[in-house]
Amino acid sequence: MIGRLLIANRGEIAVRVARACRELGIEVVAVYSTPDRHSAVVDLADEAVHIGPAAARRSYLHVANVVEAALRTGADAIHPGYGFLSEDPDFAEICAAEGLTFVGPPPAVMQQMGNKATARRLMAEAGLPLLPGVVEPVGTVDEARSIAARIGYPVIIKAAAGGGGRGMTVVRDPADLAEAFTSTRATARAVFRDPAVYVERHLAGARHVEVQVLCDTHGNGVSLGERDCSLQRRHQKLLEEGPAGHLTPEQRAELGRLAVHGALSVGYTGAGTMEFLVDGSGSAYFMEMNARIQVEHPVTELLTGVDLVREQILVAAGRRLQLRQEDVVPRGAAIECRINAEDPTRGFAPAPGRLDVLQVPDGPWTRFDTGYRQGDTVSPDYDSLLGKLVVWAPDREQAIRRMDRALAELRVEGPGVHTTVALHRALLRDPDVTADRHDVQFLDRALPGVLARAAALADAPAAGLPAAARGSLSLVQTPATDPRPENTTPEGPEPCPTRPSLSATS
Ligand code: MV4
Repeated sequence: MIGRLLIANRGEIAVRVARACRELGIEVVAVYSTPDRHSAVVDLADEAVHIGPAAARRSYLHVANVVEAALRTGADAIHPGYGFLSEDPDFAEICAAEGLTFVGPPPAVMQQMGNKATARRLMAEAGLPLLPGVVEPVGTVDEARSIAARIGYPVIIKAAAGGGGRGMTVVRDPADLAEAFTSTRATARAVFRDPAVYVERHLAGARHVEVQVLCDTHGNGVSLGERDCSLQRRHQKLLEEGPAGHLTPEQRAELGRLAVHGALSVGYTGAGTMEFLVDGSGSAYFMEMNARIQVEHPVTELLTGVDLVREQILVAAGRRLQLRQEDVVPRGAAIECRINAEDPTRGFAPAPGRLDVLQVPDGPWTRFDTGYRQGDTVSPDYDSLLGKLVVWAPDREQAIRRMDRALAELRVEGPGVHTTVALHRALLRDPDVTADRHDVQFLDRALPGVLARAAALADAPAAGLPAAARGSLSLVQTPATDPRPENTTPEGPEPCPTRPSLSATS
């Protein structure tokens, strides 16, 4: 068993892991960079080690400093959180060599999943559905041209070492293929130090659906249901929810089975996410696997009642999964809003600073995961995630109302500090969002209109009000600048349709 665990991360996920350790009776070692020296996880930990200055390369990404901190404090395990070293197979390998239990998959599996072309090939071999395309990197323009001609346009060229939307180019016209191939390769070489690219059919109007899996080191795995993460801006997720609408119970169950089978077939262990694109008919296509705990894991925790971080640690310690698939019954609906210290009106520019006021929401089925306390300063050196507001309710419409209520309770104030709160409140009133019609491109397209409504909403009171009395969630008149025809209906759209009920038996 693990007696002492070092958390190789910061912010809300460090706090989240520290809490799981406490509840397991595991001692906590925190690491911190200079600007994080007074952070919440440092206070929560049994021991805290300074690992370097603000720059992540010299602190949270510095393998030798992190490993040395673990060895010096007598930790027997390292939890990498997300980002930073979480998907670095060399780091996982070094941990193993130093006798430290790495909370995550085996390094070799992490390496395989880190290459998106390899992951595609392995999942194809496991029988997962893929979009038409290749399972090996494409080396020349001529090869790319003949593949594209075979699978049909539009195609997408993706960096094998990319992922999460980085390093990909959509090609609609054969005339643009050569240029796109060359430039994507150049980007891949420059950004990922690996020029390999692959080609697949581009799917438009799709939803981003990801399945949470958990596998032990004895060959057992379970699916914990899915999350819809289609509301993203330039591949930065803003709002995640579960379950995903538009999936029938049969499609949902099949997706879960495929995800677990795919993970087990490569020897995956720990918590992981299988990412799919889902088209309008509910057909799912494997995209990539994320070999870490994800930011949005609380959505799944609220739907299933499973403490994913606790389970991660227990399977890393070698314990058998106690959870059987039939015991996992996602219930109700959950939504997470990422509260970022950013200014959406200035292109989401980071807007960090001192948090003179930080009043977090509370109340029924309302959770706020944060690494900040009132008076702390959000540093410009790291990501802008201030916290994650997560709610659960019996159905999606109630979850939306609960989220709006909770967003209205959240107060964040400080010199130069801006947040995504008003944007979220506007999003939750958007007819495409309330009706669950949005796809992965929705936000990039609809942002000007959503921002205009966010401005009008900045000081709106808790959920409500005029429209709630009418039974509609669409509180805001559409400004003339919004090009979408559905938004021009003066009375607003129909009341938020509820998804097929997922409670109890389904
Ligand atoms: C795609 C796609 C359409 N067709 N692949 C982006 C994240 C990465 N994991 C996979 N991504 C996509 N892959 C095919 N074959 C659409 C996306 C995608 C996306 C594309 C453009 C703009 C926004 C997007 C948001 C999510 C996913």
